[in-house]
Amino acid sequence: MRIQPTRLLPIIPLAMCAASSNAQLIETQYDAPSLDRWMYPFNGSPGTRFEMSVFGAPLLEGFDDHDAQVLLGFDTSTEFSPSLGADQYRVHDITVTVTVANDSGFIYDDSYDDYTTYGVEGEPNDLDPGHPMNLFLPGYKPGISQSTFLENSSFGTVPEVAPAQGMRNVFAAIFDNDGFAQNISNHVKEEFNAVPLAIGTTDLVNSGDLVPADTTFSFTFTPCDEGARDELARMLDRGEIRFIVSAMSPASGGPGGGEGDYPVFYSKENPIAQIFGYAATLDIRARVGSVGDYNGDGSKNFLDVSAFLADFGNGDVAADVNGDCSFNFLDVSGFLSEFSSN
Ligand SMILES: [Ca+2]
Ligand SMILES: [Ca+2]
Ligand SMILES: [Ca+2]
Ligand SMILES: [Ca+2]
Repeated sequence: MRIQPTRLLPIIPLAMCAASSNAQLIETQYDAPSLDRWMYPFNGSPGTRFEMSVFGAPLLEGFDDHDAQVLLGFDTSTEFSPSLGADQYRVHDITVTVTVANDSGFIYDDSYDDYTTYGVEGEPNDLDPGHPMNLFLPGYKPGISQSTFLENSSFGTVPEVAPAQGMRNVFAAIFDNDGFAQNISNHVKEEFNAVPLAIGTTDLVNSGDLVPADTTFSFTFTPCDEGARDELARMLDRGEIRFIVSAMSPASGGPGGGEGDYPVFYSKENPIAQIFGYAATLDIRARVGSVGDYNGDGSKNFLDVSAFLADFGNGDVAADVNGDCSFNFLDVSGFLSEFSSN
């Protein structure tokens, strides 16, 4: 049905007003997290340690396979207006970095290790040396949430299997399309592949070589997966984006002590990190508000159509309107729908 011309008059100014207050494509960097927390059951100084390690205890009863994890949080509330509703945020590109504090302490592995390589069916049969660093989104136990779990909050509750298995309040998770966070901390024991959003990579070390201190690793990804994309949007709506870093490198000295073969990262509290910029960082490009005002100048006109079509033609993920990492008519119709709506 065609809209009568007389009805257009009150609609257009409303659309322009809404666009000018909200719609924009924002690209920004955070040089340090607002929260970093070593997520290990026997961490005696939660939130304030100078170093945070990640290691695994695959198939060890009483310990999560992803035994020591790191929780990172970045306060986005200044750059990305929060509380507009999760459907008002589209995350296009993310790069998280962490910098290694230990020297020659572990071997760089730049590819995913299948869960069977950890010895589920016998001896470990990992074909490439070392284990990769993984980036996940955090999930929370019932009764715990992003707003209630802070940098110094309690690690967990009564363990499912003593001394500490299954007790963490915050865990590395994979989100399904309904927003359910599956805890992947024991994916080797439970025999499934937990593929992370990204694996940590560096150009300064060859895969298979020992990693020198002060090497920075980058986790770069576009959230093609609907579950991850939606949770990232919900986190921008909450005003803070969080991640979990893990690695399945074994703690060879046994849990809680001894020399291990695993990565250790600088925390934001570390004085060296503060001087040299070794705290974790986040680069993010995301759209807030309607994609119809594509260039974010507060009005919808032919400039938005031409800017969208240029990005669409170039395969820029900013024009991937439905966020599924492919470019087709669904993105064009999605753009036109928001362009023509108020
Ligand atoms: Ca901290
Ligand atoms: Ca490996
Ligand atoms: Ca515009
Ligand atoms: Ca698409």
